Amino acid sequence: MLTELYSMDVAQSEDTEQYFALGNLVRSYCAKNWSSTNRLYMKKEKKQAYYFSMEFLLGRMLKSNLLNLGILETVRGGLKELGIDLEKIVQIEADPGLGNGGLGRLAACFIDSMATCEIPGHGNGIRFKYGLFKQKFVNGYQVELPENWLQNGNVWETRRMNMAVTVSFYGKVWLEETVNGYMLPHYENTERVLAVPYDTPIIGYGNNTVNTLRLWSAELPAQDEAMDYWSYIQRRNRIESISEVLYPDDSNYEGRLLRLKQEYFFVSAGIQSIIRHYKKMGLSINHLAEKVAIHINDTHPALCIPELMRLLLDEEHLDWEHAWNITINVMSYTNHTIMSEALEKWPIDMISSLLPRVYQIISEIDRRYVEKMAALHSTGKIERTRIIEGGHVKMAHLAIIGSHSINGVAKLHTAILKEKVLHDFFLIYPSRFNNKTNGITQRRWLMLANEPLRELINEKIGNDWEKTLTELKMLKAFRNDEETLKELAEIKRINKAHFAEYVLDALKIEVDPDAIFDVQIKRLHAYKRQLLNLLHILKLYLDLKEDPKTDIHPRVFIFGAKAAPSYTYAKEIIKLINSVAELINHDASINNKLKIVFIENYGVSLAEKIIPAADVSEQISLASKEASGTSNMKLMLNGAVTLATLDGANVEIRDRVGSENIIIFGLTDKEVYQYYQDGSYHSHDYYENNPVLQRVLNTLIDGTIPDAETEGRDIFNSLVNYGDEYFVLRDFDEYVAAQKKIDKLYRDPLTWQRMALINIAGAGVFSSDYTVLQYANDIWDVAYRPDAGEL
Ligand code: 26V
Repeated sequence: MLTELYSMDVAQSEDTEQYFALGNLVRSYCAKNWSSTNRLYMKKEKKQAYYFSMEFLLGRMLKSNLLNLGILETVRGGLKELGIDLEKIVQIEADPGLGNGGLGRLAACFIDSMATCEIPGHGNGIRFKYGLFKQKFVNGYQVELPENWLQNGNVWETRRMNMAVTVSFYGKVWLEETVNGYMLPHYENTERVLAVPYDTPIIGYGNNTVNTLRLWSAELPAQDEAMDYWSYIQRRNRIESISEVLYPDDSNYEGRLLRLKQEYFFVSAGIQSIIRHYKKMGLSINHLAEKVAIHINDTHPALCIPELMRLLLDEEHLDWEHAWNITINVMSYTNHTIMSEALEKWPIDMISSLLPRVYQIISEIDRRYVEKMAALHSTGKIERTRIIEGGHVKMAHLAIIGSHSINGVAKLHTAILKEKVLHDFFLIYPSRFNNKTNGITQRRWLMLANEPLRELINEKIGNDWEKTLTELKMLKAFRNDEETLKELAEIKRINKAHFAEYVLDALKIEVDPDAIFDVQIKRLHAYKRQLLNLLHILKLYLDLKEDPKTDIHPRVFIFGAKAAPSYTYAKEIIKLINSVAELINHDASINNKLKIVFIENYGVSLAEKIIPAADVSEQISLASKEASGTSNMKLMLNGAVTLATLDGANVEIRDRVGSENIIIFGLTDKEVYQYYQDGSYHSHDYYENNPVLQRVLNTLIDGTIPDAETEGRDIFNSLVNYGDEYFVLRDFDEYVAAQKKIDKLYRDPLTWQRMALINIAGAGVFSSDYTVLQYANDIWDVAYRPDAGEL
């Protein structure tokens, strides 16, 4: 392959050529299974599920593909004989950061699991030229740089020009009656965009299934090349900007036109290509819902609903009732957040000028909804739930009204949707609501990321767990086996030493692998309460300053977090953490008992390094705010002990491991809602009445922390004077007590390792294999591997 690609032999080649040669080899190795999977699906006319997601946060693919093809060890050994270190060449691959965080990574775990469980399920999204920005710290401030992940090419994708489709924007539309009596639209002055698919094989683990991730790229249609040169360049740039860059703000929705273009672009391209493929099988459009399921990952692809309606009405000439029936049966929707500021709503003007025909259809869906509900529900409820209201199109309402299934992503989250956030809808459509607790793939997050642990588990219980993760429960038999517990400790120590090397190399910070590695890795958001973590660190610092002999086990606090570029407060928190790190890491009197490591540019590849080295998993969001969380599952699977509020999937983790093996603290969701109701939370009182907390908070404004006066003052004010929206001060004491408990438990190695073991043993249910099987069964009604485990 090296000779074919680069006309050189191994001895002459460098890492980059070796990487691309191996990548090409792997791709051709799976090519046969890719086409035979497609052929099989076609021949058997199997129902297909399409997971529509704005984001797929894949991470590097080489090792994952080798593992799933069952050739990881063979290839590693073969390369070694040639004097090549596989670990070195996998680093060459760009990490495609085509997602913001949990939602995008979930989509990546799901497509891996669908292929593994032999579910005919594919991803549909956008081939962003630039992924989520690269984060750098300059003087402790976050600076964003472009992430040009395609710069050196992408071995995994295949451009399929023959499957390109056209997506139209703008223009005027009017309906005219045809001779057959159909009302069909006429368009004038539309802007046409060519959507070109790039397909990536998604390889199942230990089977012959290869599904497809189809990502669309926006290009200028060929006929437009004939115009005046400068108009051509301008138009090309305008069109190509559609698939240029992923929006990096996952917390605060802004009604940007380009974002709306992106949403319609991949939705329309995806649905057109599904229908085209469906029709190739020679089936009648009337049976579409028997052969196609479309999943809407958050509201970003909610235009799937009017777009499918448009194609069924305008192209297939179905009547409204019939088309609507099919659409509802095809569509299903997952909600990923209750944070109201992230809810998408588009101004009517924007949507009606960009997508005139789609807007007509949305209006008609809304009109019929109001009309139908008038006899059944109060006007108040109808007004609160209708799609078009207050000059906006509410995307969540569209998604709910147009889908047969609406799910939350953890039991608690689903309960809150039913009882609070979407209560009106729950009363209207009770049977549509269901829960699907998130999951993670054990292949990337254990078998690949933590090879020593994989080996130990295999030694103890065999390898059935690799296919059926709940088999990890067998590890419980070793809970009192000192030898196993010690081996577990040794593995953690090795992983920590490994990570410590990285930290020294990348950040020039020396950390002691015998310290507690305390990890909080997730997007920076006020509700996730990185600040609570920081206030506790400051408390420890003050304790040590007052009495250097304060008896605590040395700790390394590890943060990884990107802030949305426009989220000023989150950026201030980053700066503050970095300033506190400067202060503590360089204070000799602390005697290395505390270290803060804020990893730059946290993403999938860094997560793979950090997670196996974690002792403590920080899951400390304000109860009710974190829909599920998935780093909590990854950390648990790697033997970290969770320190958590009863939020999202933490509740289910607690149920699995028992209260003795997780440290829970803080307000419950019920208490939070009670506070909202009676308005009785006054953060200032906590500042006034709690001297320890007061002393800690004062460090933000008294000059203790170097070079962060503005940030310290703003953050102090937000907590003490402006209401402390996420109850940080309320939960401070309980958090400190919980951290004390961690310190004490850690110093009893056997107890600690037993907790770690029980966490690993209990993590089985959180395999995304089970999650997608439940989607397949309960929502999509698609087939799966007959022996695939059920919970
Ligand atoms: C929202 C927006 C708003 C408009 C601009 C761009 C953008 C991009 C992403 C989002 C999604 C926010 C929702 C989200 O990521 N939720 C997370 O989903 C995880 C998977 O279900 C879950 O584990 C996390 O708890 C939840 O915060």
